[in-house]
Amino acid sequence: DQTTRLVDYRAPDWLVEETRLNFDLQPTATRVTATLKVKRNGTGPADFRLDGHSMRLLSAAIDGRPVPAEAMIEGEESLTVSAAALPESARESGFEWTCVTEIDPSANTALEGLYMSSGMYCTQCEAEGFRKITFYPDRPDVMARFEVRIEGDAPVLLSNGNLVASGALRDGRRFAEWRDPWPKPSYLFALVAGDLVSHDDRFTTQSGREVALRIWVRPGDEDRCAYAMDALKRSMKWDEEVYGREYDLDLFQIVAVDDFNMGAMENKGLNIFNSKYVLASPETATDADYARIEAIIAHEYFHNWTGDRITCRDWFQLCLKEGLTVFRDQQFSADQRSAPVCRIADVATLRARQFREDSGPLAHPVRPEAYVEINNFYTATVYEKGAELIRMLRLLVGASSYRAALDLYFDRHDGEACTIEDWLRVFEDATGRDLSHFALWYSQAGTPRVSVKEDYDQGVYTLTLAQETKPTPGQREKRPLVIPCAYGFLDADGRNLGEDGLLVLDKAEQSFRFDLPERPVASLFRNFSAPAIVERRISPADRAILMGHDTDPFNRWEAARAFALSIAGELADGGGRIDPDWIAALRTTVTDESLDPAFRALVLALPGDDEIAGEIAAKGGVVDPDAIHHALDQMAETLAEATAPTLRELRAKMAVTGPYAPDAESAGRRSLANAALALLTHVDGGEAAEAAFSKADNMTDSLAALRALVHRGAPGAERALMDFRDRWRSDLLVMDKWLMVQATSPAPGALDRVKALAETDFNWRNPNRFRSLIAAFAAGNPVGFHAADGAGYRFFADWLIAMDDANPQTAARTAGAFETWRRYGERRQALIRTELERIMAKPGISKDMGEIVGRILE
Ligand code: DPP
Ligand code: ZN
Repeated sequence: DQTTRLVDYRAPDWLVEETRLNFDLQPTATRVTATLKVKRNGTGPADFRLDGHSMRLLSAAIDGRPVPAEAMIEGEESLTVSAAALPESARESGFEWTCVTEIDPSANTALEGLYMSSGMYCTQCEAEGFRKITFYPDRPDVMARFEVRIEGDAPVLLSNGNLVASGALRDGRRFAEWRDPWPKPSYLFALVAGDLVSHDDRFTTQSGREVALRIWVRPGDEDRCAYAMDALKRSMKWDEEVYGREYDLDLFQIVAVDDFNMGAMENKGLNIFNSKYVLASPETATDADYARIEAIIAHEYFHNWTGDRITCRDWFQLCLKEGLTVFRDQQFSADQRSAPVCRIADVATLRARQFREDSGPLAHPVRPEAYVEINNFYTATVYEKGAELIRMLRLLVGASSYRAALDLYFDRHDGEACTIEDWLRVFEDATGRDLSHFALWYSQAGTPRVSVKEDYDQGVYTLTLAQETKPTPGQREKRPLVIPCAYGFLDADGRNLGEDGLLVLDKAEQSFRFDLPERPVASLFRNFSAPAIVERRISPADRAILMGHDTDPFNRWEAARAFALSIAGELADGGGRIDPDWIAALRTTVTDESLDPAFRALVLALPGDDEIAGEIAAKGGVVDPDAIHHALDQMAETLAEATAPTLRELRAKMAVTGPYAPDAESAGRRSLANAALALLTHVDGGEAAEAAFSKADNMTDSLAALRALVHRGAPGAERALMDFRDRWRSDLLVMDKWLMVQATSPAPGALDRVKALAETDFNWRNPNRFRSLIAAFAAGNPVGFHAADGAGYRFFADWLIAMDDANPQTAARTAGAFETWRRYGERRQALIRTELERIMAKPGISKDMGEIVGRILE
């Protein structure tokens, strides 16, 4: 059994106080000498067991004396010196362990441990990559001070902490020595070596300390770092102001890397980023890219306290740092931009990714209890639902108690490796509340459904809420959760009625009574106060009141979304019609100049295919991707026909003058103009989009026009695709967008196009390329992927099999596109099952892929 379980957690037998690493860098044979000062944790004899694999052990010594080969047991992923084989003096107290290993970074296509990307060396150690560098107790509750010496040909040699020495060696080689004063787990170790240049700045902390800031990129990319640097400085200031957290080293560095499995990594003092989330210029990055860069820079920086200074005891506690840090980056973005717009976007992502996960075979609790491969648990549930739990806690205890609890958390647990129990206890101690019932959110999987019943009689409004969570894999029985519902009431004219408030549903069913002078239009779950699915029958008239007048912008958007969803669902089911009231209500909202353009753009956006599929599946229906797509097309076309002059006017009004700036206000104007453009393309044959494409002076407008043309299969699409390629062919990050537009196109022939693109000059081993073409096709092209003959499934499975050999982590993550397979009709299910079984039967399938596909099939 390869399963690791939370209940089996045991404290480490040996701790490491100091770790000295010496790297002699060579592309195919890097030598790593590790010297660890270890000490016994606990009493009595204990084997000295280290994690490690995929390297050659050259020598090992204890207190300077070679360890004889027969005293060491090499397992598949470990090295053990039995307690009996340890020298007497070492057994009780501790010793110095030294070992020399040899690794081949150039052959490391999994991008875990030490590997090479575009000629530079870099590392990714979370969660368990460090064990591919040297033998080590590679677990987050072992925290040590690191000293690192790097020798290599590269001009720039980086590691965590502060630089203590550097210089030239013989034969053109150089060395650098780094010391990180803060004890850390091995997963936060980082090394980078390459031909890099830096974009530099400084930050003065609230206590007056000077911090040098450096963003390292390849020569030529220096002029694309300014935005990331600005976001970093704003993040540092924000964390001081809002959480009282100050940076704790003299240097903070970021390196942009082309080949990276994740978005970025919070290594202490040396964050490593996927270059996609650092590099930006108006010509090459969209408004959405700028917003992502800001959020990820903030996220990784915030990890310095929530992740690095206070880390996780074990990987089951991943949400301790990720849920909290996502919540913190969401708060930051909301403060920097429009809070309601950020909230709507976050909820849309949560529903699209996490609700989907929570309703299928990969559902798991925010704190999972078992895993085969921990890399498979960097999920929407751990991250996004994890963040929602923190948001609910804050709502329940109030903002000032939340801050008091966080102060206590930092105070009490600084330097420790903690659990969710530690986290909740801090809130209990700071607020005097009992959170034992709330804690269920961490262990119970599945999205609760809350049904709403309303009654008004003789001045009394009664609201009855009932909750139910459907069974998820391994969890049949579900208990009622603590569900906060923020509410307010409107009267028939849309004015406020009575008081706003917060009620808490914590039983299967509860009724709440309010004295109100007239029947109210209730606005429930304001600002999405709980990650629940709300089932409520509401009249079109009430919906229009909420859409037009709710003081909660989230619920205004929500009313519009619910309206569109119900129409789309009925159309896809072969019935229904496009209600003119929907069009009228949309027109009113999108032309309301008192509203933020970014908000109006969100209202104007139609629901996604997958969102409708999820709704149909939840009601027990069979999902037909073609019917859904057709329904959405009909809606877009009818809406565009009815509002074309309005849409043209909006585009003219939203035009941004002057040079491009990525600020939220101008971005909002562009998003509304481009939402209108996408609709117009349904009725004008692409005329407006062609004009917009040729005059665009920034990537946001250029890409929006290209997408509108390609996705409509407009006559100008081919020409625009060629122009775009000719202009950007040497910029791979921009070409990823070009690939993605084609991969996600619902126009006929997308699969053939994707196949052709995959055959020409396509570096599929790079995760960004793979995601832009292969994963984007599977996850973002429902019509092409679900082609009735199964060609889309076959194509995708072929690629998963190929990628699994090179990079199991990225392959397994991508395979999640199959998780909704039971939503579809029998024919499609049979076709998908064939592909899933073919993947399972692949000789040498990775643990990563085996676990994901196995769970999907179960
Ligand atoms: N680098 C990933 C993140 O920041 C994992 N820690 O979420
Ligand atoms: Zn994170």
